[in-house]
Amino acid sequence: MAGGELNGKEKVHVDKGPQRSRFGIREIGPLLIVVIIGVVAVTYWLRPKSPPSEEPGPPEFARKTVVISNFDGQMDERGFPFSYSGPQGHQVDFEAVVEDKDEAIKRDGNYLKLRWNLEELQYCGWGIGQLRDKNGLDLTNAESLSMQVLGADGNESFEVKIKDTGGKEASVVSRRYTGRLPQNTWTELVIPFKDFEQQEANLASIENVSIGISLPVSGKSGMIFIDDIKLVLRVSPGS
Ligand SMILES: [Ca+2]
Repeated sequence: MAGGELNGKEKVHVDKGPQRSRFGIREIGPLLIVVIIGVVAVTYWLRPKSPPSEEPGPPEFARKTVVISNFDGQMDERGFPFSYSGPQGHQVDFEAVVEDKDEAIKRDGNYLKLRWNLEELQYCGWGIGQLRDKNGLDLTNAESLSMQVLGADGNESFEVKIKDTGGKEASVVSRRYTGRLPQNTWTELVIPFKDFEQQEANLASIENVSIGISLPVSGKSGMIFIDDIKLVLRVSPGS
């Protein structure tokens, strides 16, 4: 017998699909929207009201640019250029010269050329020392240290270092900020000064700023050009 026949009547099964709740999304949806709007309205109405502001906002700092060197005679903090290489007693193939001859690098005026060809464990660098006489430069309010950089093949990297009058250093690696240097284009390397703050150097008495070349950071050999080494300092208005 066919399953649908009962009491002489044929019972027709109608597949209604899965049983649905009486309150489907169609019924609840509009109610839900009303509740959400209500909650948002009440939350907005009850939000903490800020008191009328009479206090001045945070003080606006003025900014002052200090040129460490533009290699054309401007050195706002005087200082004396120096270069170094090591370890002691090793002949290091390193050249640090100020020049203005190379028309291929498209620079008005003088710039610094650094060229190196290191052997294992060798290092070298160039810097400007005895800043602010021998008492050091107070860079506690420095915002950034910047310079223009051009790499001969674009893959160069170096350390930018500051050293205090007690000999303690803080340093960062240039590639972190520039990525791969574009070839044939001067790039501004800008180092936020906070990146030096967590390190050992006493920022209240910085004796020198330098560019360090070493393995593995800089690779075995390379050549970079540097110009316009500057600091941006925060100064209080009126000072
Ligand atoms: Ca220059």
